[in-house]
Amino acid sequence: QIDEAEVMAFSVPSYACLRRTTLDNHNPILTDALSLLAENAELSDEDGRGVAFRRAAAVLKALPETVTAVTQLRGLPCLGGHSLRVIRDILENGASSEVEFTKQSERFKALKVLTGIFGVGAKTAERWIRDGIHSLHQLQESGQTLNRAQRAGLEHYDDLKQPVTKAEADAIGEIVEKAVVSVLPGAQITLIGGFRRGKLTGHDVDFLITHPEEGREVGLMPKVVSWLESQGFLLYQKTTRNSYLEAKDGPARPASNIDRFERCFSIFKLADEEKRGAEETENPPEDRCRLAAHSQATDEGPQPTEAAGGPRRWRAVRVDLVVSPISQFAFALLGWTGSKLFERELRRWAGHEKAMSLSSHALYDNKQGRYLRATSEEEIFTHLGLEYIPPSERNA
Ligand code: 8DG
Ligand code: MN
Ligand code: MN
Repeated sequence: QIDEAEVMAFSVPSYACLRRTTLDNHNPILTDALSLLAENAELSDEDGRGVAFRRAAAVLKALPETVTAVTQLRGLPCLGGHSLRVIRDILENGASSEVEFTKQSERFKALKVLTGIFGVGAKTAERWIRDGIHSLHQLQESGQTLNRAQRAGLEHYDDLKQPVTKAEADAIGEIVEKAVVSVLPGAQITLIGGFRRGKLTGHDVDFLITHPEEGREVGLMPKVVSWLESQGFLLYQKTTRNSYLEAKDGPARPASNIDRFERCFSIFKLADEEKRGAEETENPPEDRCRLAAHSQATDEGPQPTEAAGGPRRWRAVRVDLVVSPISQFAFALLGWTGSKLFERELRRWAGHEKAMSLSSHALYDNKQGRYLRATSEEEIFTHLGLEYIPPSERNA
């Protein structure tokens, strides 16, 4: 007799924004494999294939149990022939030959290392690889001209590779809060990105800044950045101005995910915990973590130089700051909380199923020919005819 659970097929809606995806993934081996193929496709300028693999991985992330047989996947959306082949390979042979081949390939390894440098995208990495550059060492020897972001990225490579913890995110939050309130009392900051979704680590920390009085936020970013700089908190920053004008380019470029808020890409200098913890001890414990981390460092990375005074007591952390007017706050909050796939699916749902255009600034109803206002994420979900999904269940 066949165990009923074994033939039971799962049922999952095809839009990720119709599903609840927590961080409790029951199929990490399968989703890691598909995510790796997605990443390889994205790094190879094959965005269509990348999205297909991301969607397939996201469907598996939403399953309530570990998949043990391909028959359980019957009827599930977003699983194309290619993804199913990869899944079958893993379930039946313990590994996917395509994934293993990709992981080992010199090209993929080089793309990973080079795009792992802050400020380096797939295009630049591709060009360097064509010039025979596959490692950080080769890059440094090559005499390639690097822009300011890339120089900072290379200089802080080891630090930026280390995942940011929630404790570090909170410490940065306190600094940003202090900066924001010093230059504009009453301004508010909100943790966005992966940490808002409940992730315990991230590749950066993302904050959204606003002020309850419309217009008071104008010009805020340069002031915040100056404050942070004067206090020695910034190792790098690049600020871009707000260029969004509703009347002018509102519905014109509706579904664009390139938004036009005042933004700042930065690298923070964050003091080590014992230093942040301040007065509690005069003789902070030895810098074990940092020494341990360095002993594992590869020989290709630039070694952080330690001043004559001993080991350094800080690390570099990537931080993204976004300023939004209060009238757009709910859209910005929804648009910057992620995950990236969840956002993409929300916009696809809006466009294809509701004839609406969703961005991080606004929601436009194409049939009514007008913007739909919202002061909370819940209202936006309602406009879109969707059940509200809280941030912790947007981990598609
Ligand atoms: P991680 O840092 O922990 O790795 O994950 P994350 O926090 O989810 O990723 P992220 O790369 O920091 O991105 C956070 C969110 O911000 C995500 O939903 C995508 C979104 N986002 C960008 N760039 C832009 C942009 O230019 N416009 C808009 N609207 N959203 C963006 O990363
Ligand atoms: Mn992030
Ligand atoms: Mn970010």
